[in-house]
Amino acid sequence: MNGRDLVRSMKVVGSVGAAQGLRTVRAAWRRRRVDAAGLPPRGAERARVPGPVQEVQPGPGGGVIRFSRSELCVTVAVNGAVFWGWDGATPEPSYALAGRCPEPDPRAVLEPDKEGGWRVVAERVTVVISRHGTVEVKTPGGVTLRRDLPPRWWEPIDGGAARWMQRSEVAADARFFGLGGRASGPRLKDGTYRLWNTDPGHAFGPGDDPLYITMPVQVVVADAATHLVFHDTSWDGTVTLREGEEGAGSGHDRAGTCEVRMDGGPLRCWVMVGTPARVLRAWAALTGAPALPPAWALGHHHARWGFGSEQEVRRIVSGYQERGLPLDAVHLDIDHFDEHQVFTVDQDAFPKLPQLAEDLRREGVRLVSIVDPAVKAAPGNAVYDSGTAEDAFVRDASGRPVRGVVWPGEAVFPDFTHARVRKWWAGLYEERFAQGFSGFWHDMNEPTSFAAFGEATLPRSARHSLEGRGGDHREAHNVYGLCMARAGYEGLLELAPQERPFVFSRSGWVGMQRYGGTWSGDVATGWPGLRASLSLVMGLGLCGVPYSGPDVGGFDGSPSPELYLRWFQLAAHLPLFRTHASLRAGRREPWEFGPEVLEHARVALVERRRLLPYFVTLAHLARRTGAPYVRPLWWSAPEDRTLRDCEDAFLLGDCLLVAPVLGPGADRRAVQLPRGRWYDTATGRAYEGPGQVLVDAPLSRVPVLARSGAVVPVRGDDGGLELDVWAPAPGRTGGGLVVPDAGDGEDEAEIERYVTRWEGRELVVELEGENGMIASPRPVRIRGLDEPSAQM
Ligand code: NBV
Repeated sequence: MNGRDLVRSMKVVGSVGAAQGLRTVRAAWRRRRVDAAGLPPRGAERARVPGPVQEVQPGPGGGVIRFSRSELCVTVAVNGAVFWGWDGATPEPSYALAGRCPEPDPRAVLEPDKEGGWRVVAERVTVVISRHGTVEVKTPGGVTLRRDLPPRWWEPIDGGAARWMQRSEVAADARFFGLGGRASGPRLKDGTYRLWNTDPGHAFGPGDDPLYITMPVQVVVADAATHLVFHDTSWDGTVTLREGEEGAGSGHDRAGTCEVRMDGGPLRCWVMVGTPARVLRAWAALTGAPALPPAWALGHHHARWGFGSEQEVRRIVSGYQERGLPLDAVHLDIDHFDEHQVFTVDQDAFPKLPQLAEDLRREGVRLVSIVDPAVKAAPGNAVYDSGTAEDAFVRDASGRPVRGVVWPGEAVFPDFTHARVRKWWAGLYEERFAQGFSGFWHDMNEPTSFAAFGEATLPRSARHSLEGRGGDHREAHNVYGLCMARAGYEGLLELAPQERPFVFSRSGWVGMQRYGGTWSGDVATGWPGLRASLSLVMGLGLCGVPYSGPDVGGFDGSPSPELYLRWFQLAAHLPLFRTHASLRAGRREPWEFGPEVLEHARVALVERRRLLPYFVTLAHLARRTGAPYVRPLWWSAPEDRTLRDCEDAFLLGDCLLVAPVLGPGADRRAVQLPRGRWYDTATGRAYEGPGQVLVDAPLSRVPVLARSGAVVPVRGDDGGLELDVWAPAPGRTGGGLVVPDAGDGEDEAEIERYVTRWEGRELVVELEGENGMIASPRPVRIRGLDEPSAQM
């Protein structure tokens, strides 16, 4: 134990109490011992590069190219996605893929290229392989989007996993996004980003990295095209990014670079090229459509660690009701468990939980339960006993169950990488349903196990099933939360097939959107935390996980009324809109910050409820197209370089541009507009993009601009669906999609396609019908007419 470890262990003891603190010291030693025995230190290694090309073997969609010391399999799929794998790596098995791999494109053939290289020419992409193994991805017009230099492996001489490294170049103008949930983005600045899901152990801000969800997924936006690259390996690794530089017409551009280093696992890669929308569509086709949340999950949620009792929950709910504030869900944290044991209830504090749930449900408020993976290792604890009988818990290399320490004390961890264990776990949600819960909040599933020193997770040598293939925690760690989400989701589907499962999970990996969403985790209270919140939501959306949101007000401490309000206003425009805070933090109810904040928070809540049909539509569109609800401004204009650098505003679907206030003392803010006409939805004033404009941002609201021509489905005063139609610019047309949805169940609702156009001086709003266009059957409110003229 070094000095830093000692300080950390003292802190841990301070925050969790002496007995638990001592457990964490013991657990850290245990973890070290287990790894020393189960994971011998790396010995001598041999370095390897592919060497020169020897022969090629064409196959469907591409082929295999043999080099003297490796081989490369390249395939272009029908949807234009490119796969390549070195050393015999194939797309499967993979935790990321949604099902069957896309079919190879029969028209894409491997043919000789200049200087002894080879190429595959497909409709949307060309892949060129040099005779030493450089792989270039080009647009059909021949512009290079990405050049991956020959990889390098380091193989232990006495066997075991090979480390590898791959260096790539991208265009000088390219910008990087993604890598899962990063607090310092969404544009990823130069630096090294680790790929290892991590509970930072404290409330985090933009400087903390990595966090709970890391993904080897980069979205690279450049003049020539956008591309997504995914290194399908769940092992620990790093990605080092360096943006390029343009030589200001001198012709001496410096390319952007990216270096991926992995501790093991296959070297295989997927690349998708096109517009951002096309890329995300291909990504969702590969890794799975995002689960559709029930409509209530798109409303407002209130949570707190430490409600402490049924009375307190009722008091909070009445607080909302008495003040006429919309509320859709209340979340119960670990304090409602019996001594922190998952799937139990503290009967003293919550003696009639099913009754409480029923009462709330009658009032339109759902109950959501936290679910932690760690199971208290105590005979007599029913979950422990049934899990032991099921042989469900992770074991070490010598076959003993791995013991860690989490909230209930000494704990064991289900091996969610085993189908049988997932099934067992799935059945446990029956108890939650019996208590009246409707949704589930997975926490601590990085997985976190407290440790006074060393890493706060399971030993790297811990054994996992990995779907029967067998392996250790080095490979299973990053997919642990993903597999837990799968267990929960599949359990809910089976237990309540008529309802859409609602699961959101702190940790996860590529493909987690198939089972639900996520949230920020313990974001620090403060203006930097507010910024980090937006960064996380945007970055995750670009990695295919569209449903997320922060703890409004931050997890720890007490936000100033202004900070709380600005956070509230931001989150009212994010998919998950939830107030939440720690046991020791200050209050988070909207009425706790004075009458002015309460009134402004009310406006945000009412507006969120009015926008619910729009959120529901966005959820359906995310499911069908992979497009996140929250998109960076460059989404529909990636060629606009200024937008690539804009991190303080976002598009909410196609129609709205939200410009949150992310700093104190503002009453106006600059907004970078994409091309086209935009209306300030509060004043109706029109602005012409592209360009920067100054927009009012009084404490009462954050700027929200509507794209001219947009059709926004909203909830009318009678609860019915109405359309806000923002006038197209003269001579232009507009339109939009609406997915009317009953709110729950898996029935696929029909998409309604609206078109807006001028007919002389009259604006016509029509719906596409089977036999042509018909007048909108839904009430329409035309907006943006007779408003102050366009300004810059
Ligand atoms: O369960 C308690 C908290 C929870 O409130 C929070 O949202 C999670 O991110 N949980 C972390 C564990 C304790 C963190 C100190």
